[in-house]
Amino acid sequence: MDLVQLAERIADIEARAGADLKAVAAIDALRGLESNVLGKQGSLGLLIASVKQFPPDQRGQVGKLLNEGKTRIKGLLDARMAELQTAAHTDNADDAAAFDPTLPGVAAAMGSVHPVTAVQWEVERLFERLGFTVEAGPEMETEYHNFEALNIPATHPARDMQDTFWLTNGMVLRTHTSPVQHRAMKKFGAPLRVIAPGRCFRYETIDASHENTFHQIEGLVIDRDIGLPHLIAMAKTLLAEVMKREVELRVRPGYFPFVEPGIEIDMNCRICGGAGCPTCKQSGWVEILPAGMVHPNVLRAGGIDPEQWSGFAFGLGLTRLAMMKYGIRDIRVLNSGDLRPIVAPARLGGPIVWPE
Ligand code: FA5
Repeated sequence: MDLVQLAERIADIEARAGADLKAVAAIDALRGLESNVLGKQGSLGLLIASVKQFPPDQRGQVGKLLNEGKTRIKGLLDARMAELQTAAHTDNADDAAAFDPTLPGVAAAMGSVHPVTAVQWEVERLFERLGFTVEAGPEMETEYHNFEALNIPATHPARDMQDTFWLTNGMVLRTHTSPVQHRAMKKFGAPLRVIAPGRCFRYETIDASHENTFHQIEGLVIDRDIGLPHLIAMAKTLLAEVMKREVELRVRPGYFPFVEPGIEIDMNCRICGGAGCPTCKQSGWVEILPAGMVHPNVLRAGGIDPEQWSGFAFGLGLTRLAMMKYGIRDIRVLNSGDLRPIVAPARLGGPIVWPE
């Protein structure tokens, strides 16, 4: 190659780079083109490396031609880079101008309150208005609190009424919230108005209305001259408030060692309207609020004189009440991790039966 041919090759590379530049629309592509031309392995880069092939007396001339070519091509590339950078900046500016801060934002995916929690809060507010204290008790209980303090000694057949999870440390997972009765009597003495919501555990066969983990709300009132009519009136008010309408109740005798007399308060099944369905075991009624007058032995164990004080207690089936309120026909869905919110449809009224 002589000097003339070299000049032609440089002009060729410059012309091709100029043509390629027109097709380049992105900064990254431009950088790629620069490397293909000016990089060590690029078309001009390789030509620069071949400078040693020329006789020493021509090398000055060769170097000059190559450097001038390189400067011109670099100039073309830089000019295009400036154009592309300006365009990118203007696009961003257009985006900023198009942004309307008054438009509603993109809604974030929100969680919702669990139906049992929602009803628990509602019941708590209701009882707080009536002057009750809200207490909590431990889920891992002593045998004494879960049974003995409630007039259920070790040999009592009533221990079999509730299938118990016994722990290796000799304690139990509480089978009901009733142990909080004893704790509250010891803590506050008489007179007393307390409710105690919480989780309970039973070694049960699970079906549409039985879970091994479910919620109750214990209620306890101790005062002078308290009787069953107070209890039944309170149950009516409570259930009507939560269901937002008059509720048909059925009261029948019930046996619990810690009350005397004991009653069972059932409510009309909202899933089937009383016609009978798997949720109410075809009876049309749901066991919701067993209760009774506190047994003298339980008052005594709590340090309260049964000659002076009387009281009633109840164990509201909170999970079942949530099912009735929201039309949930299978209890298993409540512990299933199903995240669909059901509060909104229920608020709109109408019998929703869920899950489909
Ligand atoms: C009791 O647990 C008594 N401690 C209630 C009580 C308290 C009576 C104070 C008298 C005085 P029972 O086992 O029936 O009672 O349970 C009470 C309520 O909890 C039931 O009516 C029902 O609504 C709910 N319940 C019981 N077992 C389950 C279960 N496996 N799954 C879901 N809810 C249940």
